[in-house]
Order: sequence, then C-alpha cells, then structure tokens
Amino acid sequence: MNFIVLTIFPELFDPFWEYGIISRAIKRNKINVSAVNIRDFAAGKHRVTDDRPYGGGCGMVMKAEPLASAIRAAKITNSSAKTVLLTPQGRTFKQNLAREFASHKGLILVCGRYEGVDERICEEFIDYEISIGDYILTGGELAAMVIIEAVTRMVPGTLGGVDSAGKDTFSDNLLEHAHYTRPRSLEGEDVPEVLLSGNHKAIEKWRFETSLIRTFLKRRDLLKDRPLSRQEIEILKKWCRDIEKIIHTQSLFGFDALSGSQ
Ligand code: 4FL
Repeated sequence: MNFIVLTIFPELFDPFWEYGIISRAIKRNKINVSAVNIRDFAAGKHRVTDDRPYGGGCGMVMKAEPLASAIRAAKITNSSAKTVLLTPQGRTFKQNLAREFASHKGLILVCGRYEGVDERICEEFIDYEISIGDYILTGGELAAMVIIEAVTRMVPGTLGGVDSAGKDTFSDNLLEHAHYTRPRSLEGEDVPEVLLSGNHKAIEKWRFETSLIRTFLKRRDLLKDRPLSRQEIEILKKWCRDIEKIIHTQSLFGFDALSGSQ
C-alpha cells in the first residue's frame, strides 16, 4: 500500500511515520509513505496556494492549479492510486471503507486547508470525498492520519501476532467483549468467574454474548442494518426472559408491595 499525502504542512507527518504500527509497517515494506508539499507545485516567487473566493465573502480558497499539479505528479508515482479529499462534506469514514481502501494499490490523500478547495478539483481529480466525523478541523491533515492508520491495520502482516483485526470492534458490526487483566479483585470489583475457569468454550460463549449485549446497550444503531443469526436471537431472547423474570419478581415483591402503598 502506497500513501501519498498532499499538504501544505508535510512536517506534521514526520512524527506520525515514526511510531507504532505505522513505523513497523514501513520497516516491513508493507506500506510506503510520503508527505508532499503542495507549495512546491505553486507558481511565482511567493508560491501562493490560496486565494480570495469569487463572489466575495470571508476566508480563502485553495487554488486549483497547485493542487492539480501535485495530484498529477502523485499519479505519475502511483498511476493506479485512488484520490481521497478530506472534507467535512464527504462521506463518513467507517471500518468497511478502511477495508475497501486497503484493497487499493495506493491512496493519494489531499488535505484541504482554509475554507475549502476550488470546486473544479473535486470534480476532476477526486475519487472519494471523505469526512472523519461531523466537526470542523483547521485542515484535513489529522483526518488523513486517521485514515492512514485505520487502513494500515487492514493491510495483512501489519499487526503483531495473530491477525487480530478480525476480532476487532466493528469487524462484524459488533462491539468487542470486555477485557480484564490483573488484579483479580479491584476495589471490590471482581473479574467475571468464567474468565478464570479455563473453560475455553464457556469463555468464547461469554465473550460472544457480552459483545452482542454491549452492542445492544451502547450502539443499537449498529444492529439496525445487520441480520441477526439464530444464535444471536437466542441470546437476546434469553436476556429478555431474564429481564421479564426480574420484572415479575419485582411486581410481586417490589417497592409498592413492600412499602404497602397500594
Ligand atoms: C476533514 C473535518 C475531514 C472532518 C476542515 C478541513 C475535515 C476538515 N473530516 N475540516 N477539513
């Protein structure tokens, strides 16, 4: 996977390439990376990359020509790469898109600054307009880093040990199960007994159940467009029965009955 970032602040990426899975992936030749200064493609003594908007108004617009030249140069290095513009107006970046991006040979990530990018660049040069969430940054650089990190994790051989990306949260539109490590008891809170049992089948079952229930409680939106398996339906039904049992017991012996207010 080849990442080329087009930015007016290439130095921002220097520390980013140096740490963690990114640096390891570079060393193992799983990815190669470069941050290219758009200013190098700007004309004139002052190499300006922005200009005032036609029609007036405040803020500046990124000029089309330097961006067009920078994108063309990046395409010469990697002709089959897809171009991605980071913009709050784009499609929201999700795990499935990280997987799709990882299947491309290369990505040219275009970081906008100022108020936006000349519209003709979006129309002529960009394959994907991507947002990392509904908020405004000062530029696309942090968004580009988010995408590079999420995509790199999806490139085979970039994660340590067994391929743990398959078990991640979102890998099946489910949140991951809870994790515990030592100590066994922390301020009166104990690690769930089953995890200490050594019974791998029971542990797997517990993890699957808690992963489904957590998703239901914390991110029900993830379950909306996802068909439930028979096993998952059984888990949710069992959970329903447990809740009904509690309600039933409460209505027989609950607050009202005990306090005698009825
Ligand atoms: C890019 C925000 C991607 C969210 C300002 C310039 C942005 C952004 N996702 N804000 N680019």
